[in-house]
Amino acid sequence: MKRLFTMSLVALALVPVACGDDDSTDTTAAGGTQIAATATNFSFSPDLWTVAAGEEVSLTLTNAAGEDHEWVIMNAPIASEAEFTEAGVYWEMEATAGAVATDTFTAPAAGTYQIICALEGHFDSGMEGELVVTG
Ligand SMILES: [Cu+2]
Repeated sequence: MKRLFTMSLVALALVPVACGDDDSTDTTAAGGTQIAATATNFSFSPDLWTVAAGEEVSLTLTNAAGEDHEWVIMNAPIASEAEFTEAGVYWEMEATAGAVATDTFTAPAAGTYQIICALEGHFDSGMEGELVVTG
């Protein structure tokens, strides 16, 4: 929050320099990006999210199921659970059964990233999505 507040001050300070132009980019930077996902047995809804590279992204993960689920950004896609390693994880969060969790990550470099639930058997059962990061 402290960092976002600082950015807001910078944005305000730049307004007179920009002759009062309303720059929507500043508004986005100050407010961050919010995305949401609902996890069930065994899928994400939605299963496609788009964010901007380097943006602070707040994810609200709603677990509508009776068992725990994760939302994991993979550095490189895997074809099956057997290929999963912790080293291949860019960022991850978990929502326990029936819970709503929120956490924040910095969007990686532009590209398309595989989203999975890394709990045993879940990815192989179809818990997969796609995070598109624009440049
Ligand atoms: Cu899961």
